[in-house]
Amino acid sequence: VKHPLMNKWTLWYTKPPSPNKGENNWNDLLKEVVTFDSVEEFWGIYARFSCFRLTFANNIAKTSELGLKSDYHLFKTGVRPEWEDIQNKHGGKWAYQFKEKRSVPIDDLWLHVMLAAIGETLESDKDKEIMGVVVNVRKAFYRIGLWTKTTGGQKGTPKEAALMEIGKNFKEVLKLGDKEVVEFSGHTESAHSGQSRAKAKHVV
Ligand code: M7G
Repeated sequence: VKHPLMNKWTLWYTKPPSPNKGENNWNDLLKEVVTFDSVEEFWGIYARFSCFRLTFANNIAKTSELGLKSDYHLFKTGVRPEWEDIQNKHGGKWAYQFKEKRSVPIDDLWLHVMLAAIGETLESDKDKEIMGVVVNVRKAFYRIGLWTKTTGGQKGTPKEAALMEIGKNFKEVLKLGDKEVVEFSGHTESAHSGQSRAKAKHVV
């Protein structure tokens, strides 16, 4: 018996650029790994994350075992994990950078973020904001992000309230305290500034 998920999900992987190759642009590095739509398939795939060695066919390893500049992206199937995707281009992301790389339990956090995404516990049924979740492995930090379809619209609207609620739920899954700040930034700003850390539009 398979327990169906509310949505079908696709895992993507960004491999680190290779030092001696010219073909290191974003599109060459982004690889689709696997698609699933049941709880059982998810755990089957997750078991493969626990292998230290990368498997031959798919680059599946624990986040903590990935090289610098790697990413995992878990997105609703049909949405590419890119700003340019039609479902992302008017959206943005909630994100937090864990700077204590050695002490943060990044594999547990990423598992809980994936479970919250596929279990649809981060937003209410009526809101269809969440596109996917991302973990970035960088020299100075791990970043976990949650991508949304919009940037929340006008201040004081239900749309904005829904986005703030998602941010709060996300912060809870990341087990962050009151002193920590999770920031929301629009993808347009990220794309234009050429870096992902655009000025925060919202904070929780
Ligand atoms: P990042 O991985 O979001 O954060 O962006 P980082 O600055 O902490 O590493 C790194 C770089 O990857 C960007 O400057 C872009 O060159 C490229 N990149 C990242 N994303 C998410 C996209 C995207 O959605 N589309 C394109 N075209 N490039 C991207």
